[in-house]
Amino acid sequence: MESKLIHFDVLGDNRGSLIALEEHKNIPFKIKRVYYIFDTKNNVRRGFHAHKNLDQVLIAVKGSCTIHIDNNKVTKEVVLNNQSTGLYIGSLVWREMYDFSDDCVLLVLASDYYNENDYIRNYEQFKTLAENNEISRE
Ligand code: T46
Repeated sequence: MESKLIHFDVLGDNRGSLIALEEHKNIPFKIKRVYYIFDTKNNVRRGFHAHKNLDQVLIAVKGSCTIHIDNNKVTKEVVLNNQSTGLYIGSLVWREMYDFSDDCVLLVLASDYYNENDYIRNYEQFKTLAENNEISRE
């Protein structure tokens, strides 16, 4: 499971809306870290890495942005513009985030603590690791 969209039920009533995120329920892993990206400047493109061993769910809780994902076979552009949709991204998926609206708040739930050693920041190294991983799973 490298990437997929997840729908979150909106628990609304006449006071407004609420969405609950729960590990191993609508979030497919144990949540160890939460961070959010906001006040992104115009025309900024972030990311440019994959992770060796990390699951994450990205949710634009306000505004919108686009996520480019690349699993070494297929690339996709996913627009996140809805609080009730999350994008799950697993290990060995290259990601770049762009087209942030001025008001975008991108919430990210992660399966592990921050660890710079888990980042693959070189695209050629990502391709090699992803290919080796595909071969070992054949
Ligand atoms: C990812 C995408 C979606 C920390 O100290 N702790 C943290 O938990 C994070 C996420 C970052 N940082 C520091 C490391 C850098 O000095 O914050 C700075 C910005 O991080 P970075 O350049 O990695 O941010 P993005 O937007 O390129 O990537 C982030 C996540 O790092 C990454 O895991 O998948 O968002």
